[in-house]
Amino acid sequence: PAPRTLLLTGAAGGLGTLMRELLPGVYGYELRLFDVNPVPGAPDAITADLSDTGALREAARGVDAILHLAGISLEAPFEKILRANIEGTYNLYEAAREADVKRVVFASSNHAVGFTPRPLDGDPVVPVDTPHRPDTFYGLSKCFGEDLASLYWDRHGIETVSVRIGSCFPEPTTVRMLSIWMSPADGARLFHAALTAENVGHTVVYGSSANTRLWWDLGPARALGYRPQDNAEVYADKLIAEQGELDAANPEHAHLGGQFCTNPPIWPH
Ligand code: NAI
Ligand code: 15L
Repeated sequence: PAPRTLLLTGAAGGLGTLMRELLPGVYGYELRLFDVNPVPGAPDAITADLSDTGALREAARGVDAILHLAGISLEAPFEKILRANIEGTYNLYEAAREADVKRVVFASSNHAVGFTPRPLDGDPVVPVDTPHRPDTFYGLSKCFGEDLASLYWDRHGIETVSVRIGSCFPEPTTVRMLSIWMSPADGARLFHAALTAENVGHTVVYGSSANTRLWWDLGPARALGYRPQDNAEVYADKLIAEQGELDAANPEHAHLGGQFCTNPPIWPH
């Protein structure tokens, strides 16, 4: 049966806030919320760190599936990434195993493959089985998460869809995002497909809208039943007028990971 109750980690974050609205509103999920920060307007949310294994185990008990968004979402010193993203994701999978939760959707990132050259005009799009080429410790933690998901499928029968999210924000704000933007509504469509598709084992997909300037293959996401409805191209005239076209000779524009390859934005905490 399709999952109804969902543990949403990272519920206080940007994506968590968008999904808290869309997943119950559009698809009828019942959410249990988890974040180290309080979730505004949600007194029942569990306020705990991913290092709190007791709280995580309690949070996972009785849910049908987990959407794992919690973690550091930019670059940070290795020790912080280790705790939140590497050990934190391990703790999450251990909680899933102990609570017998059989489906996880993991928020991976384009930065797991960020040093992959971005396709130029006429080049093929990047396939999902391109080798890991992390652009930061952050991206490295997403490579770890994908491999952890693979291990828990093979060893424990827990299925995961790892979604290498492009940029999921209300609107694209850079020319790079014309290629990798995922509208929040398409994000909810993709997460719903990832939660409900059958026999996914461990599947890796890219997460974006049906963008005209797409850099990667959306086929694996479509195979889950995902049908994107949005296209960042409607923002192209405005963004290109403001910022100009991408320049392949500029190292910041040369790889999927963009600025993460040259001057990564640092997690503020
Ligand atoms: P965000 O930084 O706004 O939210 C992350 C949330 O995780 C925060 O509310 C934070 O309090 C929580 N968190 C961090 N460390 C924690 C810990 N140790 N224990 C419990 N909670 C913790 O990030 P955003 O944009 O909402 O992203 C959500 C997820 O999706 C992240 O895993 C991020 O890496 C991934 N992602 C997001 C993309 C995007 O475009 N928004 C692109 C690619 C990946
Ligand atoms: C990510 O992985 C980040 O979490 C998000 O904040 C954006 O920077 C996004 O990648 C991106 O590449 O634009």
